[in-house]
Amino acid sequence: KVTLTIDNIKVEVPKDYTILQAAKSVGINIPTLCYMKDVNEIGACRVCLVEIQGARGLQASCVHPVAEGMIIKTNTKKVRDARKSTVELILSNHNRECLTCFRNKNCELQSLSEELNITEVPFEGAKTEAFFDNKSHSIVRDSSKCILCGRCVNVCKNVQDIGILEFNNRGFKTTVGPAFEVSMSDAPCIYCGQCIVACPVAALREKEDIEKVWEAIENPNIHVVVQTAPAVRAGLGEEFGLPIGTRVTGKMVAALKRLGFDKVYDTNFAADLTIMEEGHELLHRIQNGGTLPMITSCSPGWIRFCEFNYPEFLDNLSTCKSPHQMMGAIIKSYYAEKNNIDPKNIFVVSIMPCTSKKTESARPEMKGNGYRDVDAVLTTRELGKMIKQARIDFNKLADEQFDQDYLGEYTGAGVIFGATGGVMEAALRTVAEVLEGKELENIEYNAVRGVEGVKEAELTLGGMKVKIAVAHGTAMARKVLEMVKSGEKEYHFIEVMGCSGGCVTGGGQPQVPAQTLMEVDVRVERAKALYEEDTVLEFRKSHTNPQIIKLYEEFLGKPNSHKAHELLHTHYFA
Ligand code: HC0
Ligand code: SF4
Repeated sequence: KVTLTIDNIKVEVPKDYTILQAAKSVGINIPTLCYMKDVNEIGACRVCLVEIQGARGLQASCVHPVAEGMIIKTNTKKVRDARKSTVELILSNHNRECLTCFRNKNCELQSLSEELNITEVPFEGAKTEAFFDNKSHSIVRDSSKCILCGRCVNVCKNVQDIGILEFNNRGFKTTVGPAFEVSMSDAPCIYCGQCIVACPVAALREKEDIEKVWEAIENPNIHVVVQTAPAVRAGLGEEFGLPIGTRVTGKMVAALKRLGFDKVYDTNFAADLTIMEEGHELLHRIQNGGTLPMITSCSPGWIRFCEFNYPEFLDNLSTCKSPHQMMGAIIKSYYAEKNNIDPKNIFVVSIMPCTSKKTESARPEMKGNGYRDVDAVLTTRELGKMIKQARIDFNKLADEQFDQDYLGEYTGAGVIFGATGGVMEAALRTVAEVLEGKELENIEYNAVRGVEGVKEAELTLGGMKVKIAVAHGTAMARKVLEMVKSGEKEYHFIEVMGCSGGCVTGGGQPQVPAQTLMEVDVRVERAKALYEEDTVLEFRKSHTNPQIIKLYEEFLGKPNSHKAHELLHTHYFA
């Protein structure tokens, strides 16, 4: 430990702390811009400058280590002036159309500029040539908003181990984007959107589909069915100022009903359906010498990663579509039949914590019944915007329930899909009972919970040893695949989610300012909301969902039946 003085306060901290961390530990919040904990600690933007007694010039506190006896001032005129000039300089080369900006009122640069009391930009000059790319279904890049902080670059490179984004050119001509400024859609981008979540401004954002959805809602001839992913309930509240991890299931349903959707369902129903299909696929592969390890296929970012980087593992992927695609296919077949609606007049909207699902839903093979399974995908943030557009007072809404007919029931197993390890746990709850041939008491699998990058366990189920692994974030997926490839590890079943933390921290979830990320592990807080919902539900195992049982009886036959294959399974491309 070392002792130092910050703004006349004595502080004792571990000796590997930076000044920024030391200050935070006593409630002194030094402003930052490029800094992002564990992701981007490069001291590039120089907003976090402080004065260190005896040192020459001001120092970037986010990279400067503490030392015994240091005396630091974080808020002198010299410091404030330097920070102000730094931000003014950034603003001088920034597209400052804040009023019409995608991130208006949700921008770290805007907040900083307000805080530093910047009321004009003294140096107005040439601007760096800007690039605009909206070719993909998922991500839009607008370099006129980019401040070259490097947060996206390092998320993509270090957390995802992909490296699509980089600093191009030098000096005044520097931009951040794919090499040679190609479109993201011409680079092996997996559309995970982690770069969007890291971006402090509006240089990267999702491709918005809100207007399409309003149009469908307003068309009296179209029956619009909406479904919400498990993780959305754990994030949406943040769009309305609620604390991170607040579970807003009931308010979300109420808001969707007010927006005018004809039916409001939970993707969790289809998560249960996925477990039936995927669980039986696994059993079949184990019992019949099929390709192992089987790997989950519900995260479309992960699927793209596998297609681009590990084509030799495509046969290992479960052939199951992701739950929301299954839901779409069931809505346009079973549900359409039940309600006597022509599927061509049904419009399915998925509210997802994910940007990659926009591209997934547009894949040509995602047409179970001849029609697109899912017609539009909105992120959690886009839903937040729609609710604001409709001037619904979200926080005052009374809880409402999902529609209950045919596809309305869901289990705790479905809910936990949204956190890393959740799909594995849900599958185990079902597979274990099938193998043991009896109902099991203990259904919580703590070995697969939590935010460790790779989780492993060996279980004995019905006398059989089953080895499993869970990876989240594609860097961790790569690590596991490499171990399997080299023969170092053997597994029967692997869960992979493209984003660190799983869907709760997907690329479509509310952006959390980097300053907050210093204090909260968002992955943990949002996951808690899901595990909590799991414990209060009547049914907690997918195969006990009465409406799933009925769906098989009335329509699909058995898991992995011919009809199930047609509607609910897919294939992959190298
Ligand atoms: Fe997920 Fe899903 S759980 S991918 O993590 O499997 O996005 O939340 O909707 O489809 O159910 C995301 C979340 C989903 C799907 C489900 C799965
Ligand atoms: Fe990288 Fe994911 Fe962003 Fe694509 S979406 S550039 S893979 S972080």
